[in-house]
Amino acid sequence: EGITVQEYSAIKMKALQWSDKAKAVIGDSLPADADVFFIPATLRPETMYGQICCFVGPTVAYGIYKAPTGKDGKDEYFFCTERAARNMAFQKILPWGKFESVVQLLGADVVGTLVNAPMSVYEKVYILPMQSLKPTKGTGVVACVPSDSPDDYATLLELQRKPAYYNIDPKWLDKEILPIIQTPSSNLIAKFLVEQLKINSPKDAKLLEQAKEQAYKEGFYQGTMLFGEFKGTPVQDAKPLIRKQLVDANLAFNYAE
Ligand code: A2H
Repeated sequence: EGITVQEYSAIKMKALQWSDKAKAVIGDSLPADADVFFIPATLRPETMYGQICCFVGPTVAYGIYKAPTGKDGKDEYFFCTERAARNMAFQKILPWGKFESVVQLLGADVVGTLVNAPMSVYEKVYILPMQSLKPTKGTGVVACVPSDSPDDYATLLELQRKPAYYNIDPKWLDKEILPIIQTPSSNLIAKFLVEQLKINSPKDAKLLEQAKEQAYKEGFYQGTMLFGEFKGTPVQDAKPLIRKQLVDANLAFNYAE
């Protein structure tokens, strides 16, 4: 990891309807009217228009952590790994030094939970499993943007191929992928690269690394927004503006590691 600091945006995706398993595990450990947010860490806030689901690692351990009280006086909680909670407790995101979870869950428990997706064309999206998700990066939660992330696109294809194996309802994925950014290669750079490099599975780690690099470079340095308020603006200019909009609207916060 070295000593470089990654500046992530953590997106606040509010839980709207828990999966049955999550309901059973949570029981009465949360106040009935608590707002719980899944908080994917992203380096690409300008792509959030294209979220179509949200990923957790099915075998990864998570907790729900009490956050400072929201502006409207309501209790807020964050769903993330303990590692992320510990970091947040020393970045003035969680109460100082406090990272004891209210309840512990496995990623598999929350698959099928319906959450709000800030800024997305799809207002409500489902929590789905991503086997390649790393428990030691970010918050352990990933916003799925299959138009611009080759990892997200490859995982989505895999889930669509074998819904029964992954224990998911195909309807949870039944959403069209919309172009968000125009790059020299494509307006759906992730799909383009997965096809060009013949990536067959989310396990093709080496090829996915290559695709990720190219998608990031093209998107950031040569991309133009195709969607939203900053349509027509270069990604480099739109990115900080969209990040600020999300933070100002209390739909995201900055998180570093
Ligand atoms: B990015 P870096 Cl559209 N495991 O957000 C696996 N991947 C994770 C993760 C984890 N625990 N936590 C975050 N990530 C992903 C959007 C996106 C991202 C797009 C395109 C590329 C891209 C939507 N997913 O990332 O190793 C998150 O996905 C490629 C750079 O810290 C996060 O940003 O550089 C990115 O990896 C952080 O990866």
